[in-house]
Amino acid sequence: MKKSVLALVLLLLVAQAPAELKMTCQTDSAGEVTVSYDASSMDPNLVRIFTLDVILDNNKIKTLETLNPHYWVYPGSIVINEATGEIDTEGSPIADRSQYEVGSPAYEGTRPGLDSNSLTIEMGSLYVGEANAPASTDDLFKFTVCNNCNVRIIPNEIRDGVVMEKPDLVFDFNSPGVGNTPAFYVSVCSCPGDIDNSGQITLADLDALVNILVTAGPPFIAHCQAGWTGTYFPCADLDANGSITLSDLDALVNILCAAGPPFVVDCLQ
Ligand SMILES: [Ca+2]
Ligand SMILES: [Ca+2]
Repeated sequence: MKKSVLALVLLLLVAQAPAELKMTCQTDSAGEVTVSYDASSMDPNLVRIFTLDVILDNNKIKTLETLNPHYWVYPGSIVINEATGEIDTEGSPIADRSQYEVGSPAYEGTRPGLDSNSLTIEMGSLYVGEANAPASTDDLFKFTVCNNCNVRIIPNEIRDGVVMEKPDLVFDFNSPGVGNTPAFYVSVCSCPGDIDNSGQITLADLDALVNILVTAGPPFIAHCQAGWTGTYFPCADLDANGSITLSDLDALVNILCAAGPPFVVDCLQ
């Protein structure tokens, strides 16, 4: 009898294991971060709308691209033709802060967007028939960053975060930078100052940095930004703020002067 009670209790505990939506990041050395979701513990309930803030602790988000054709409804910017009911414009997954009055709750609750350190995404699904449903586990979007940073992905507060198809479903949101889950570290440059990636910081790197700034011309700023077609050298952005400036040149000169002749600093392995 006792055994069967124990078994029942165990069964209930298993049955009551908290439902969870897990967001994860993966990256490569070029600073591209792929964001995926796992809602399999809630299957067959699926995510209806993701509204998330992507936040870097430094520098900038340069590009963002969706990876999931099932989450194709961008509620903040989709335009439906009132006469025909057809979609005039699909819009963008990145919420557009500029459409709100400065200082309003909607403005304050929407992240600045590309070329800043944070943006808000809105991605919803709309489908008919189970065969057309999104997968419970899949990639969602990817973005690129300009330099080393820690990434947090949090629910957007004014948009109710993540909404399930069964809206009253209670679940844990497990994501980089939320609760006990650490922020996701993206490594783009392992040795700031080693612009030519030789394994050492030398006068050749100083030459390279001067060339980058001279090519940019006055006021000597080479930005990492959306639409930038030139090569961006993250290790030339020594302070990892998303642009190469005279401050970075100062920092590199200081490193070399501190080393003294012959001005060679080995990168730490
Ligand atoms: Ca070097
Ligand atoms: Ca910089």
